[in-house]
Amino acid sequence: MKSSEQLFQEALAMIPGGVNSPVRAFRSVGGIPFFTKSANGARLTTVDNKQLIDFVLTWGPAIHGHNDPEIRKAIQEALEAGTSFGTPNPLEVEMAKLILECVPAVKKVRMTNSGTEATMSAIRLARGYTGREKIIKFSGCYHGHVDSLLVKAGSGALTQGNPDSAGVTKGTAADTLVAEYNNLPDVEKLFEANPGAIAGVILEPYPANVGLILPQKGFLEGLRNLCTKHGAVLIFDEVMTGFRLSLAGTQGLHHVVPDLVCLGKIIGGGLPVGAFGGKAEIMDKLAPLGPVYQAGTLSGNPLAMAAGLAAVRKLKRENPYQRLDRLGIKVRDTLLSAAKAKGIPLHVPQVGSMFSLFFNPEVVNNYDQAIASNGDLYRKVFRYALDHGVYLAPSPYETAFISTAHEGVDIDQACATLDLAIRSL
Ligand code: KE4
Repeated sequence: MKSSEQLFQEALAMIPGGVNSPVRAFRSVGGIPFFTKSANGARLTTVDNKQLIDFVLTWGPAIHGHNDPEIRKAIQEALEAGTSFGTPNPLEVEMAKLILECVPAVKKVRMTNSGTEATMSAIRLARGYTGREKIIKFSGCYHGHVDSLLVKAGSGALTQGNPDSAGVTKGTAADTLVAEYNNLPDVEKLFEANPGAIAGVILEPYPANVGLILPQKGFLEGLRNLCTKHGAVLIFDEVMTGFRLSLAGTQGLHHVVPDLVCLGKIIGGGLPVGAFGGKAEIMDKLAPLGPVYQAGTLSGNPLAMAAGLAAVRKLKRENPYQRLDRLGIKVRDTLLSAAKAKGIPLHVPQVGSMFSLFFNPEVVNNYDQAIASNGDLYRKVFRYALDHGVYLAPSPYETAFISTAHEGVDIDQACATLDLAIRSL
């Protein structure tokens, strides 16, 4: 089999940057990306026959670890009946039922093929429902590559240094207002300056595309009150956190109820998927019932539904969230104690099976503090870890994920390596 180096050279000649998604290109951590041959449990096997304990988990979906036997079996069974029908199929009804059962804010739901489609559709729906044009987002939040949300965006946009992407017209960007996360007065000012013009507020309730940032006390409640007061739609983008932090996503950790919720990743069990849902009176504005058009050839695809149903049903059955939180705390404490021993300022936000590393003496509460953190130290830790068999996100503006498959030998081995990675600084 060709090496990662050989494959990357070939890819570069045919695929922009050699990758089908920019953050995979290792541009912010240096070196060339490895190519994966297979994945099982907590580990990736590269084409160079290196084994890596994986904390990226295909950017979130693999909460049970890679190649989970129940998910694989569900896909194989669905495959016997064909791959796509272009008509309604029973699995879509089961998926809708499961999402409504698990996420209280969702009274009606529509499937899409990616998180980007979910957020793009949610903001169009908010505009169609309210008849207003402006949307508030938060600097550093990433909602996929939607034109109107690629403004001060996080994840790959920030990693590549273009949080305001080329190709997004001034007209489009003009309807996107940007506030600072954890800063309610900033949001109030935008509502006061744009009376009756704001269709919705979209945010990752726990931003995880600028590293991981946690909401300060009262912030989410304050957003809920402002949206209710001004008649704007409150949209929680839980593409990453949905089913990751609880069966109801972040909504299992606080009491704030959004008007719309965007989902993805875990509900596809590793196959292409997205979804958006919420209040019936809003969702019923969607075609074919209402005037807001939204569609997708492969939306509700039976293979993706089968994989997602298996993944979510396993979460319902096992309810692994406390186990995952214990693993997250173990990694967090390992990193913090090593940094303390070295006298290096390190902040490790962690919630459940999500954590990130900010080399920063302060607690990071917003975008400006996140980007002021020491990226060079992150890159050194990334490189040391990778050279010693542990794969962290190839950017400081991402979040690490842990799966139930990490429990036991893999988490112990990874913690030993991460401890040495910090001590090697
Ligand atoms: P997709 O279109 O990539 O399925 O989802 C977009 C999206 C929407 N909302 C949130 C909160 C997200 O995190 C994402 C995508 N996440 C990134 C990783 N931070 C995907 C990785 C990539 O871009 O390759």
